[in-house]
Amino acid sequence: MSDRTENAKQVLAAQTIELPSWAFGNSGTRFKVFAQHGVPRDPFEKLADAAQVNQYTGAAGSVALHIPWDKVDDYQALAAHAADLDIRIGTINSNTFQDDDYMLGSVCHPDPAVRRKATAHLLECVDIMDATGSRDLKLWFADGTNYPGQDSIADRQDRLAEVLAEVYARLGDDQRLLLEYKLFEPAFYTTDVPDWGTAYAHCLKLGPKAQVVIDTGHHAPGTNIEFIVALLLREGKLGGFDFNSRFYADDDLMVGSADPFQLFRIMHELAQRGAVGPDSGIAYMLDQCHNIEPKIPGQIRSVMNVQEATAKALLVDTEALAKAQAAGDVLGANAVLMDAYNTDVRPLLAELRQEQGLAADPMAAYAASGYADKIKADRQGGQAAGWGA
Ligand code: RM4
Ligand code: MN
Repeated sequence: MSDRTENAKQVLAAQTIELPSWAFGNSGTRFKVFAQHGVPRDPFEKLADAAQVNQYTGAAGSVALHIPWDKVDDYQALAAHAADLDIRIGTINSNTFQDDDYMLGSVCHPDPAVRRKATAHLLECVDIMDATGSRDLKLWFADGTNYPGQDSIADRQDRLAEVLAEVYARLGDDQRLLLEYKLFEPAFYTTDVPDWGTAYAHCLKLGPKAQVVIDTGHHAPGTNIEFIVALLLREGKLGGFDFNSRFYADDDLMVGSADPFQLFRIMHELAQRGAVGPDSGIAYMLDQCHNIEPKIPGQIRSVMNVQEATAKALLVDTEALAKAQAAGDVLGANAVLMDAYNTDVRPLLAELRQEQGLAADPMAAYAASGYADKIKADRQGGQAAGWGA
């Protein structure tokens, strides 16, 4: 086996991808939520399902929570439940987009009382991080305006900066604030954190514990996401990813399903800088909804897609690439990249899984386990977790 393949296996063995708790609940579009049988009824059951994904992939040892969707009385008990399942609680996601008070925004709202309410929620999220041992607080704001003149664009930035500073000051030494941007939706005219530049400017002002998070579905069509990755990495401001795929807008489809080549190009920028592993400080997370496909296998497939893109990126012949680039060999350099992309890495990953004591094919192993039938039979009654629940 070549050194490159051996190194790829080592990096892949250590790679971790965080799962979103909300991926296991019912979800849909604004037209319809199609309920599935056996979906979790509470955060404890969501963790049990997430643990299945980890059991078959060996690469998904943490789960992100969304507050208040995953509100419980005792977060230490939830963390202990995760530990029993051989996983842990990861990033805490705030939610300032579902209360009536937030119609005109949350942290950028013109009314200080609404801003105070939103800030209190963000501070509560840090309390939860203390209880769960979470490192990261992920902030995405639905704030913005629909019509020109509706509110002052500049004043809204001031309000945002003030709230972020208060939350930043509350963070512990080992905690971070990850600021997520999104071009549009639910606001249609201005969004208060629309792009990486806005997120970067706020994070820079806040300090080293503030980092930008890239949700791959949050850009205009055609945006070169790998460029943003390279730039933020270079500036030491890339805090993490919310991976998913999109064809049109923020579709939240399985990562690597719409554009596996884009995912490869992103992973290439990271692999080149040795930023794939858990020590990189980059939180690799999924932010997806499985509206029409079964959720646990949807997550397993997504983890495998990230692993495949990563494996290909790690197989790039970096010396040959550097040589071709230095020589101005345009076609040669491109060929080096495409050779890696066109490599079938599935046998390598199957081999790695077997070395780790896992089944070579996680999808088949999960399907054969009977877990899907078991949760359908067991989870009778109660309120299924769902979008907004
Ligand atoms: C938002 C954003 C956040 C996620 C929620 C569910 O669009 O991507 O990261 O927590 O959706
Ligand atoms: Mn996201």
